[in-house]
Amino acid sequence: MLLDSGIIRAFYKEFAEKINKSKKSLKRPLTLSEKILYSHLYSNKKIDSPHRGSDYVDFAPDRVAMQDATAQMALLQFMMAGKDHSVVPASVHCDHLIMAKYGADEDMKSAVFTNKEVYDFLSSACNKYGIGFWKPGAGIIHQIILENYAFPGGMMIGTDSHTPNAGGLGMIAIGVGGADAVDVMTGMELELKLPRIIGIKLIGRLNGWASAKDIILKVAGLLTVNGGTGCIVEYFGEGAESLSCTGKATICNMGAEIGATCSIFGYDDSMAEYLIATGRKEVAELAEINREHLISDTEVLTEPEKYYDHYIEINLSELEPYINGPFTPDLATPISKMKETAEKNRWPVNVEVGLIGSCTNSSYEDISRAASVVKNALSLNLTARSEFKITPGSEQIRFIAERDGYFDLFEKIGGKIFANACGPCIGQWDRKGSDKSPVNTVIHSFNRNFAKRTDGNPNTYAFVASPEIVTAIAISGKLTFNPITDTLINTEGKEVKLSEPEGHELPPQGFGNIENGLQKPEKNSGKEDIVISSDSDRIQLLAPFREWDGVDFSDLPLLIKAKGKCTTDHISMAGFWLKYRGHLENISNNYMIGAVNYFNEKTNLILNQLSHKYEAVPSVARAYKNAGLGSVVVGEENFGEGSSREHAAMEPRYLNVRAVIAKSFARIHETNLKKQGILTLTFSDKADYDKIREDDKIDIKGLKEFAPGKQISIVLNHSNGKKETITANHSYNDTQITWFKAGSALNLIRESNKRHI
Ligand code: MIC
Ligand code: SF4
Repeated sequence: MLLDSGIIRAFYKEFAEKINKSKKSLKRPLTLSEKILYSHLYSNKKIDSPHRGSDYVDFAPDRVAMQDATAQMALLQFMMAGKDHSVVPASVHCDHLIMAKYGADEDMKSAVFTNKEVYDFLSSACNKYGIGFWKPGAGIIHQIILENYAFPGGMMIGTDSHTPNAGGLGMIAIGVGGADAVDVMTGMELELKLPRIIGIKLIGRLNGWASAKDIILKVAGLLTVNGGTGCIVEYFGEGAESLSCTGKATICNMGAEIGATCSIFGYDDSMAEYLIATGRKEVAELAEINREHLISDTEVLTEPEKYYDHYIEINLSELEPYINGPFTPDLATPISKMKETAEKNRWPVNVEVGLIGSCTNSSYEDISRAASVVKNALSLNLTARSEFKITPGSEQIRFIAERDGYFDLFEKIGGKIFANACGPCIGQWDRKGSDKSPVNTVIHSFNRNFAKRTDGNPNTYAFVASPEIVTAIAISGKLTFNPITDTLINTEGKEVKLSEPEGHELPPQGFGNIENGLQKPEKNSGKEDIVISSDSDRIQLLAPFREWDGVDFSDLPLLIKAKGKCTTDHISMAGFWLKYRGHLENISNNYMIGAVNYFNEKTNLILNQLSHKYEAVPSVARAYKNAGLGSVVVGEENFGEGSSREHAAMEPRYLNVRAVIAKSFARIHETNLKKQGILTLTFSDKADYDKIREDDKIDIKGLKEFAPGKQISIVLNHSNGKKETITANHSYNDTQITWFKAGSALNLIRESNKRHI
């Protein structure tokens, strides 16, 4: 299926010329990422001597993707922007709102009923603005993009942090907030700090139980959750070429877990084969003609240390499977060390549930390898000691996995097939007994495992591993089981050993024809009405945020000083709250309820400086707002790690939080905060975090002179009458300062579109 053939042809027509031009002006060989970035410069602007890691550059991506949980806010903002259609191809995917409970068929019926008003809103807005609408059940955004839209050398953005999945097909694909998507859909530039580039050379070849997932699990361990911040990770080498295209996508997908802007692989045969198998022969042919431009220049490949900002080598022949977790995706333990590590840390080792699938690991290769483990286990008279759940990434994958008998195998061992959707990966899992909060362990092939993410239970220890390892562990029932060395006792009391998994990169019988679930925008698009019921508690039209009044902030009470890890799941929890993603007022009731209050180590219990009582974070924020007060939020490192959800930035804005000061920010969250008009600062001396007291009132000075690179002064007014002055840094450029002054980036777009009408 070639959905964008005209656009893709036009792109390749100019690709080589654009690259040659950049090479001439930069006078040096280029990495693959640079080739793609520089061939997507906004208005074909020239760049002379770009500085990676510091210069802001404007780009023109080829397409935009949004998933239902973030598309609601993105489209509500687009409605305020004053445009009548999206100027770049865009799509919306209904995947996050489907609750996994009984199994695919029943869960789908109930999702369509419960989320009707959201789906109606999204489908009507898509029709009006000329955006493709992938109905519920069609599959998860990143899998659909890989199967249908991604193309080597292209550039896209998506309102989801795992958008980089398309890097598996050689695309620069970046996760952003909805406000960035609105910019691009209105024809404006995507402004990005030019990423630094990490080169990872893969040598050797995977074997046995090791899989592509283990590469990214290892990389996450090496680089940690913020090691990729501001960077593109470029994989190359003979090991990279030996991986399947979908394996590459798994690696790029989970690059979000190291904070990378995106990850990418150079074009090779595996990509061509995947394109052809998924009905895009024409794209494969065009890419083939451009092969030399779809990889880094030879000089880069032969002397990588010289051209990359950071260079790593991994030998796949020696790579063993990893299990990462609990509570963070970068805590990487090689499977051979799990026994001693789990014992040392007293992790609960009885695994209650093993889950495979999701946008990260749903390929035919993943499913067929996991199924081979099950087939082997059944032949050895083994049963599964843990529960086993499967969430296919798309209708396409579901169809072939069922057709080729894999679901039968999963069901024989007690597996349950959920809908083609995010489900348990994002807390949309009505898990029996999880409300009772017993300590327990689950293992899954998803990408994130922050506390409470899968089932809302803070006592669930979630671990991440490849689908084949999850399957083997679900059969054994133990986190410490190592299928490479350990044996199991079967139903006849005999000691047996699982064989190494086997699978197919691509389905031998082809992908087959399916009803894909795409609603193309109707012919009369533009005239459609957008459906929002007036009494809806799920969709609410937005009102513009107020512009800055030109006065310094003074006496802002501290709202919360968050301690330790504070991801977007802590700031704006998913699960239950997903249903309010289109209703700013209602979703603001979850603001920071997962964050730990530094002063009492409790969640959702902070001092209200007005009532002097301890109350829930959203109530205190509302109390300050109702009293006409702004407030300040303080955090530690990598604040806002994880999701692209801009609710984590819109909620504080709505609740009148004026500034967030942290030791450091995750990229997408920092931009989201800036775009919504919140002053986003970092401590110039990280130790100043310790100076913030629970009942402080905070002044932020010198905002009239707010300028790029200029520090900001903050006065902490302590309750004992003493004052301390500290300084903060910021990463605003001139344009971003105008967002702050206008009250939000959207206020500026709306004004400029009004002027053009
Ligand atoms: C996630 O994996 O955390 C999500 C849910 O897909 C988010 C998007 C969201 O919060 O809607 C993401 O990764 O950006
Ligand atoms: Fe959905 Fe999970 Fe993928 Fe996010 S990571 S898009 S929640 S499957």
